[in-house]
Amino acid sequence: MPNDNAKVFVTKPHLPSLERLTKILRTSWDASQITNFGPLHTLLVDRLSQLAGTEYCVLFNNATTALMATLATLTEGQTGEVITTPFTFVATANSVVWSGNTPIFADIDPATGCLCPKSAEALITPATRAVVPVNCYGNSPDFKAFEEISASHKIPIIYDACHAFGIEDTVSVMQHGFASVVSFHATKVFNTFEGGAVFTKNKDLSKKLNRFLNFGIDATEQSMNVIYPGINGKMNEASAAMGLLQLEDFAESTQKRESIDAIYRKEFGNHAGIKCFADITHTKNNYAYFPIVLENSTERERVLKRLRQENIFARRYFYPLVTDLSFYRKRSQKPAPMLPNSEWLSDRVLCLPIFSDLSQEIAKEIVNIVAVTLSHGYKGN
Ligand code: T4K
Repeated sequence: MPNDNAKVFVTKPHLPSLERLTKILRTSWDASQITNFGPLHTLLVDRLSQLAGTEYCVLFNNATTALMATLATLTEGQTGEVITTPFTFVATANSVVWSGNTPIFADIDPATGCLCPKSAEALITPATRAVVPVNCYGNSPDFKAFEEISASHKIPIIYDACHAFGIEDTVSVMQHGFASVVSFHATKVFNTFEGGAVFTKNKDLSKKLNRFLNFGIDATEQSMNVIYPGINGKMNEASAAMGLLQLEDFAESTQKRESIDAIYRKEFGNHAGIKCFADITHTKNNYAYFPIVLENSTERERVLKRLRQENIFARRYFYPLVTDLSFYRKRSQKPAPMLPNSEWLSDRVLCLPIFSDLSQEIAKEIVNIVAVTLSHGYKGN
């Protein structure tokens, strides 16, 4: 069991050695260019767009800015409503608000934690400007159903794919929708300290985003102009350097997380009182999260508390629902949306620690603590 100095958190960033980081940064140092589209930034854009097969990859300083910029760019001059999920990190809804649009919350599919297409489609009105499903825990939203909704209602689908870096369903999942936005935050399986990216096949969107993240500046050798107020959303060279190293290590770190996933799945896959998610549509997974769904919130709190007593910090991603946070509760659509599946999952889900440095021994210990806590014999508090 971990001692006091060895707290086990839900995640831990994969960190390449400082020597490797300094070595790769030499390129930017030699060019005296540390931000504003330097040499490592250019290299990372090329590598990532190739990997995703999307043609365009626009790097940002974080995914919240990237989502906001994508929605602001799409709805510029005609803002309205954006349909999304309440079962997500608050950044999804915040980015809708900052883009000048109003979030409208639809329910989820409890089998994946992702936005339910039928629930979303029922909320489409003439004011709807976009739909933003989240690839929750890396699980896939029903891509086909959302594609059909997009075609029949002429509404773009922007995936908040913040959890989905590296996932493939024969091809990269970044290829779905009008755009997919990924987070490269320290807590993600691929990190650039802070960072994010928009993947798209749409040339016009990528052009507008590149302008938007650079204050809206449209410059040539001869002239400089700004036609809308952009933001500073640029990724710097240190972050790009980190990204290039993470790419080198990604296969190995994914393999390590896969072995932790296997330990959890072996025990919990057939455990009465626990449900695991399994995305059968994936041909390649990233093993970023290991959520378990317990029978009710009392059981979830009992497990959470018991793990904490052992210095293990599982997390209730995502509780509370976004619609239960003060800002959104006050502004939620009227009449209040019925979100039974979101409420059900939010009350029961618990994400267990999973990261490349997590030892198999600690993973087995976690399995043991959860199993004993849930067993009738355990009466601890
Ligand atoms: N959309 C979705 C669906 C998202 O999940 C997120 C972010 C976004 C959009 C926005 O993406 P970004 O704008 O962030 O690129 C964390 C992250 O801060 C957040 O990025 C992430 N989702 C969310 C799911 O998780 P917290 O409040 O749980 O972070 P924190 O600081 O408690 O970190 C969790 C654990 O990770 C800590 O207990 C310890 C460990 N940790 C964390 C950091 C930062 C480390 O070991 N080292 C570190 O440097 O939100």
